[in-house]
Amino acid sequence: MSNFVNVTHDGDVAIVTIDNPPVNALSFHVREPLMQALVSLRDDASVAAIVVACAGRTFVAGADITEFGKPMQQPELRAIVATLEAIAKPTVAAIHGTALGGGLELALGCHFRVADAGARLGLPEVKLGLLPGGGGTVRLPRLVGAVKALRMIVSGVPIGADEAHAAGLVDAVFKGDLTAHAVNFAREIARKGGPYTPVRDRDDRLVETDLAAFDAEAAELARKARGLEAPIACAQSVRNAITLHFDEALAAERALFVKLVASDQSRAQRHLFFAERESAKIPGKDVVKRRIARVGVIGAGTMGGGIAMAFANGGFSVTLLETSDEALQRGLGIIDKNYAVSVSRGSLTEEAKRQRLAQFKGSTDFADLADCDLIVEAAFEDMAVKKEIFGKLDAVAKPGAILATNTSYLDIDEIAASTSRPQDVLGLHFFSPANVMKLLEIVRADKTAPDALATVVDLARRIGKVAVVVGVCHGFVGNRMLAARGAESEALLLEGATPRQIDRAFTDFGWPMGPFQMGDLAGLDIGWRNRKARGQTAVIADTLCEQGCFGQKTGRGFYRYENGSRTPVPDPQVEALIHEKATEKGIVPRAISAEEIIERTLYPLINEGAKILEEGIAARASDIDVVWVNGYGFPVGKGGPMFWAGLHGAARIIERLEHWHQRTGKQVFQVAPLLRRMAETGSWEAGATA
Ligand code: T1G
Repeated sequence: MSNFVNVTHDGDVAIVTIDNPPVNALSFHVREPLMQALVSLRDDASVAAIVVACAGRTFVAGADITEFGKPMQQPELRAIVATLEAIAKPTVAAIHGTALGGGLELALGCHFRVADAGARLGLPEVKLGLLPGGGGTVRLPRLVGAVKALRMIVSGVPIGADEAHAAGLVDAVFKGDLTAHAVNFAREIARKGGPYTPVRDRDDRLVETDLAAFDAEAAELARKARGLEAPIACAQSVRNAITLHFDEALAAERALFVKLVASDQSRAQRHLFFAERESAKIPGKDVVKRRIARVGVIGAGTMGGGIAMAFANGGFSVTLLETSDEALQRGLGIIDKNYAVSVSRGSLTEEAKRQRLAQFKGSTDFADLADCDLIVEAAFEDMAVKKEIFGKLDAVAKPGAILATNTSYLDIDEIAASTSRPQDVLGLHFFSPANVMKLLEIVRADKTAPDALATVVDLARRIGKVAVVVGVCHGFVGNRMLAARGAESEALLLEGATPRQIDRAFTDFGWPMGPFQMGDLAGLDIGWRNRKARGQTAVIADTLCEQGCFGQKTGRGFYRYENGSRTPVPDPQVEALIHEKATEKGIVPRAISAEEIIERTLYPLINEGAKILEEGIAARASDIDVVWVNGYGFPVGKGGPMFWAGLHGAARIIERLEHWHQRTGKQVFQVAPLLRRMAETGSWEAGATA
């Protein structure tokens, strides 16, 4: 046998163990010996039953994603599953950890599946822009029913062992030695005698399907797909399982898979899968990390409360500090209410809510931060305030405590210099709501110690965040590029584009919403305060703010929100204001195309990303993609701004940037040298050659 697939025997039960660290992906070097083992055991009369198991921390996590886009080497997964399914003697999959994608499809080729109590099972291919290509869309409905299968496959969200057992996906759930349980289960099945019905022949769960109800649910899921092809294909393939014969449905699944795997959307989503893992790989990541048990959070406002929840949700004890008891109680009250909402939605039990709240300790005394291993400052966005706080922290925090600021823009080197321990200072830039948004920009200051950085990068995973390490500059990576994206927004308004037209150009591109709707949602007063602090103006937004029109929270912003509705309605008064300001500036409005809107917003965003790479503020172009997909809703089917620039064509972007630079003279259109090199080489790597 190979060292990726081992066969052992427990009496007349054979155990096939896949051993391909770290996640037992079904790489070619696994598939070949696996097929050989199954054929050999099929034909071995001394073997009464077969258990398929995995070594290491998990059952098979899927096909090997790195093999996509390359010539497929035989045997393919489909052939292995078909061979497994045709074996007359009982076959049992022993699932621990996660059985995902091709891993669950392999298990579906067995007559039976048993799972460890902590196991999770799912078909997440849709997150890679794919659909299950190893028979999952045709076999899963036969075990759990078409609607449950539709929901699992289109969402890509795995389910736990008990839910899988209740749904009919697994036949038993065990605690303890799973392989031993699986062997006993298989031996008992063999003793009772067959025949054993393969999943492909089990139609009982399918015949009960209400096709009209299925189609209604599929149509709703399609509506939410927002331009992504994979969810639509997943639903179609599950529907084929209901309406077509097994082999026809299997062939149709294959055709859909072949189309998707070659698509730009799937290439983009596979790019993001690996990019999110690369971003956590930093120089010195293997240094000894500091121990973090208790986390202090300064400020119980929107950001501070969300950050405190993020750490509590990750299992940490949290000391929440405020300036007054009244502010503290208000903050704790919001946290309690947020957990109560989760309980009402069924995503949290009352017991879990109680446990989470028990992890919080409130205080108004800095001295109570003395036992914290990490302290995150989330106070008012003002340098003087932050310097005062870090000066106090320097006096009370224990040696080796990591001192982090959640600032969105301010210079962290300057904040670090207000302490005697700059090596312990760094930025943890959370995105609001901090307990929900996955992105965490970790800002490496000039003197930040490598072990402090590695500690918080590791911590990010523990609290379910996607970490990107960035350098110090105004706005770091995300907000600096956001400023470039918004630099022309007001000019576009004054020249004739309405807020609705600009927002529509964004949503047609795939953004969840456009900049004006987003501004109304977040509150126009936030940007207004930032602009005043920096001596900047935005004539339309400033005027709206001076009129008290902050967006949804006041019922009026760039749009109207009537009767407490969150639905934006174009506001004639805003359009009159725009017209008035344009006239004052002598601007004659003209028709503006969606293409021009994209050229004057998205292209400067990409150009600024190139400048950020040139300056070393981001280590990789893929890190920038991770920031924008996880922090700002960049459409996953386009892979992030830097990946999309490659798809769209850097030369085309340069040509239009030069056009707008010539027409406006604005620095935001000044083409970055790295963007020019990318157009020549096709790579964002500084050292790439054509
Ligand atoms: N293929 C190749 N490499 C993979 C991989 C995979 N399927 N899954 C993980 N890795 C690498 C990953 O890049 C990282 O590498 C290391 O393993 C640890 O991963 C035909 C078409 C299983 C929940 O989508 O969700 O089957 O950075 O950091 O946090 O129908 O990995 O160490 O060099 O994520 O403990 C479907 C993808 C594939 C599951 C573990 N399966 N994986 O999470 O570790 S398509 C998936 C995950 C398919 C069939 C279809 C997670 C995990 P490195 P990690 P983790």
